[in-house]
Amino acid sequence: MQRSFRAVFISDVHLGTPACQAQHLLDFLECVSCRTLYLVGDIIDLEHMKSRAHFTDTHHKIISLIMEKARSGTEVIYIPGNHDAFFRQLAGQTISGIKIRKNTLHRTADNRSFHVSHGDEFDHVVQISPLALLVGEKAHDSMLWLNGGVNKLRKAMHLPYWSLAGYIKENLGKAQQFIGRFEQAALQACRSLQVDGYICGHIHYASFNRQSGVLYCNDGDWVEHCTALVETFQGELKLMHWSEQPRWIASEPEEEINWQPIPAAS
Ligand SMILES: [Mn+2]
Repeated sequence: MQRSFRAVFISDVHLGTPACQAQHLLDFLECVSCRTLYLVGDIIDLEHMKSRAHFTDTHHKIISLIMEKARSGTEVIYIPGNHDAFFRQLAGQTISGIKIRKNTLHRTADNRSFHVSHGDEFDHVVQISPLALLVGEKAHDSMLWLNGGVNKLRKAMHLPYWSLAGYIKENLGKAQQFIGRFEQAALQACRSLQVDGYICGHIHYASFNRQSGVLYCNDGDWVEHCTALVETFQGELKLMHWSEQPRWIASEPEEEINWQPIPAAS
C-alpha cells in the first residue's frame, strides 16, 4: 500500500479524551509521509479537557511527531474545529511551524480547488436540536465505551480493530438523514464559494459525494473509524482506513451516484 502522498487530511482526533484511538493514529503518522498535512479540527479536545483531561504518553507523542514533521519540511496546516475552537483566535499565525487558519483553499495536483474547513459551520443548517445533540452525545459515549470492550476482546482473539459505533450508525436511518443533510449543505456551499469541492470532518463519517460537478469529501475521525483522506501525487483523492490492516475504503466517484433528495428537517 502506498505510504507517500501529496496531501493528507485528518480530523476529529479528540486528543485529551479516552475515546481517541491514539495508538492507531501514532502508527499512521509514523508510517505515512506527505508534503502537506491538514489537521481539519477537533484535534485536541479542549472542551472535554475542561472537565477531565486524559492525556497519555501516546497523546504527547502524537503532538511531538506532528511538530517534528513541521520542522522537517512537511507543511502543517491546523484548522480548528468546535472542540478546539479556542485556537481560532490564533488564526493567521504560525506557531512552531504549524500554520493556524480558520479555513483554507487546497489546490490539487490536477488544479482543482477545495475549500477546507472543520464543518461545524453547517450545524445550524442541518438543524439538530441542542437536546438531541446532548442525548446523542450521551448515547455516543456509551457506544464508545462498549466499542472499547468489543475491541479489547477482538484484540485478545487476534482480530483487527472494528468499529461498533460505525456499524450501528450505518444502520440508523436518522443518522443517515443527518449525514445527507450535512453533505447537501457542504455541496451547496461549494457553489457559493465557486470551488470544485469541500473537504471537512466533524460528523465522524468518512465519505465522498459528487453532485453537479462538485465533490464533497469527509475525512472521518480517529475515535471510531480511524480514517484519513489522502491526495496522490496525480491529484486523486482517496479515503483510507488505518488499523493493523490498513485498507482503501473509497476512491473519489467519477459520476453522480445514489442521489436522492433529502427530506426537510422535521
Ligand atoms: Mn466537530
